[in-house]
Amino acid sequence: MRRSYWFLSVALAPLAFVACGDSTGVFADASVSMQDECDPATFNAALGPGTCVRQGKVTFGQFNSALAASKSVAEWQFVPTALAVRVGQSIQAMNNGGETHTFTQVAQFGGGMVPALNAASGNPIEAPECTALTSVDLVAAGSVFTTAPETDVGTEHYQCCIHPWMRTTVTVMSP
Ligand SMILES: [Cu+2]
Repeated sequence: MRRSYWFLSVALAPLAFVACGDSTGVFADASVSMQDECDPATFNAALGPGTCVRQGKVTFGQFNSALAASKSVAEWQFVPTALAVRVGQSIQAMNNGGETHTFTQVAQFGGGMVPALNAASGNPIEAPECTALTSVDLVAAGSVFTTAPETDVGTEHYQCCIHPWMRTTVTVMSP
């Protein structure tokens, strides 16, 4: 009776549901891995100390070359890029990379908050949701960002507001 129990819990105790979001069992959240392969020596030299805090294999020069060639850098990605969840379920976005990312819901995919990366990735118009971000929306390396529980059936879009090609499309189903 997992399904009906889940539904009742969502209907009757939404706050408890949120509190149980990271426990195991019927309330398990969906998860997305935010990934990059920044090389700390070259990224920190170019962008400042602390920009990259894990040992990745892509130098700053290689990052820019890949971005210029293909408008994205493959190692900077959300995994998976498509995901199905149910109403009431949250998504936990874990930053497994070395740079800061965001997991931001947008009405339509667009650019982020870094004009140079927007231009290089072919996303010249910043998504308005990225404009509205504050520091609490930044997800540092090693941190987890948990979305609000999904409320409506349909298709939703999440992107990184720093590297705007990092995207996941979420299909929200009825509970
Ligand atoms: Cu990012």
